Amino acid sequence: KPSSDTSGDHIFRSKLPDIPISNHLPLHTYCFENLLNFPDKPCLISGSSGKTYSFSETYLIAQKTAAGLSNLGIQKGDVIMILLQNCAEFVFSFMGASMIGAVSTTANPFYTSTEIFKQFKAARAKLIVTQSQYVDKLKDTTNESFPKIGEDFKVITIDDPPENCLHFSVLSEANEKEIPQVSIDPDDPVALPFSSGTTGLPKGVILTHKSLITSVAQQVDGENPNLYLKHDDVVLCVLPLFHIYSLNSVLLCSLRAGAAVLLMQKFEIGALLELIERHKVSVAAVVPPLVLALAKNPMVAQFDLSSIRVVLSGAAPLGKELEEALRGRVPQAVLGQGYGMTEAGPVLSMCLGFAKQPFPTKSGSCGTVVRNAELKVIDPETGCSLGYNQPGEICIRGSQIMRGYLNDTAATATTIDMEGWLHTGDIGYVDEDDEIFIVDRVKEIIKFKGFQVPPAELESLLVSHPSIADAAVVPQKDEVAGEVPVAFVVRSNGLELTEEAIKEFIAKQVVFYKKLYKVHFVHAIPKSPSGKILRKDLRAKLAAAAAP
Ligand code: 4UW
Repeated sequence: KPSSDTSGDHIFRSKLPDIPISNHLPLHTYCFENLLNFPDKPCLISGSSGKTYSFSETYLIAQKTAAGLSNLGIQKGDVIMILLQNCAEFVFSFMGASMIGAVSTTANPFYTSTEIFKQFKAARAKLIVTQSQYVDKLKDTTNESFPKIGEDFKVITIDDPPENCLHFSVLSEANEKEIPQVSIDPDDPVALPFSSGTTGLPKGVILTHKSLITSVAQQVDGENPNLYLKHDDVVLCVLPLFHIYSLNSVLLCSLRAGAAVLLMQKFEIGALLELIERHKVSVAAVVPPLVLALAKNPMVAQFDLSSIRVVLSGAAPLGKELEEALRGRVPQAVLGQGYGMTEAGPVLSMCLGFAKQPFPTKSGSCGTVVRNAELKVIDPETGCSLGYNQPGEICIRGSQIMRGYLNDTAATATTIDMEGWLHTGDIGYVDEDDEIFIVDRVKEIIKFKGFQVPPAELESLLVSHPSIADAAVVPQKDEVAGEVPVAFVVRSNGLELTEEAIKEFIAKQVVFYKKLYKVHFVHAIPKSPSGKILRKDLRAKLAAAAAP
């Protein structure tokens, strides 16, 4: 039986004992704490150029970057935006910012100008680190009041800087002795990823030094780490570092554990297979669409993948059939899942098959709740906690969860309750072996290949169209992407507005994975008496239409 706390709740815990966690430290100190044990070991490997940075080089350049940011006026508490594909400069910027008590907000470089500036403004960022090819998106010459590069904010590019921008060397070649002395409180923010959470528009998620250290420690620290990473491991970093999964479980965990990180700018199956073979990748962090490619693409047979000992999947549900298909390709590897949510710091559970002394696990499970944390499953109607094998909303409590949403106490209060439980909006159960299975989602979010697509964002764009009276966006199941966004639209005048016109109207305002897959015209959007869109009804309508 799950243990009960004083309130009578059923609480689920890890099978691993709690451990002491050094979450009084600043994040960079914690991540580089074991540096002296492996100063010359490779830390960052660039997949495209082969350039390798040892742990001591990585630490030194991060320190220089810290001094460089300070020279440019960035102070404790200030926010910088990292708008980069995976590269070493991403790591230097993130760790450098941490060293001066600054905060990194990470964004997808494929975002449109509007998407970037929404986040930039909400985060009050003072500086952007990016590539020259994205700088055009940081300008709006048609709008006088738009913030200006060089005047209102600084832009650093890792390649040849366009007009008014600075080259990354102003950071990476600064004098590390000039890092200002700052005192960092464990509850100070260090990362500010954006997530729409259980409802509404994207919001800044305040992750503190304490939250990220706790999360990393829950994975890789202790006598028997839940995610055992070794000094000679090469960890694949193809998932984007701007998303919390890769940032935390790939980068920060590897830094702490002394494993090398193989950085890949983008996913391309041929290049990926070639790099796995060449660098003898041993740990592959993936998402279900990547599992699909590894399991099904015929090219895989031409490469040697025998170095892979662990495949970790997460960010979206992984079907059992797919997991089995992958097993055929990497029979020597342990396959398993982690379950994360940006707001949860992010890891809630991790496969215990990855532990140093592993436990047997079942296919389809998302792992067991991490150590030093409490998990409960509640009846969404009554809020009462449930026992084994009863599906309900998953809630998590521990020092790893977010401090709250940036400037949004209302959204914070609906997500983290008075007892400190973070409500995930995911429906799942814990089986008698303490393994977690996710079966549904009660929150709005759509996940395209693991990327967040917030329906509220697309709905507000849709109703901004003069010929659209009302709209709702819901997920539709998709074999490759997992889910795709589909719109229900009420036209306001006549029938002229076509599906194609609506798709195009949205496509030019959003990043590729938020594009509408289909538009259904309806007379009214079903709503509750309080005006909430009845998303369940619309999802059911789609499911019924798809049924043979
Ligand atoms: N199965 C089913 C899963 C799963 C899942 C997530 O974009 P966010 O906010 O965050 C993430 C983070 C994923 C992650 C982080 C670190 C890590 O080690 C790991 O394990 C490999 C995964 O995705 O979206 C959060 C939402 O994504 C869904 C679920 O709905 C969750 O609330 N989700 N992992 N294994 N669904």
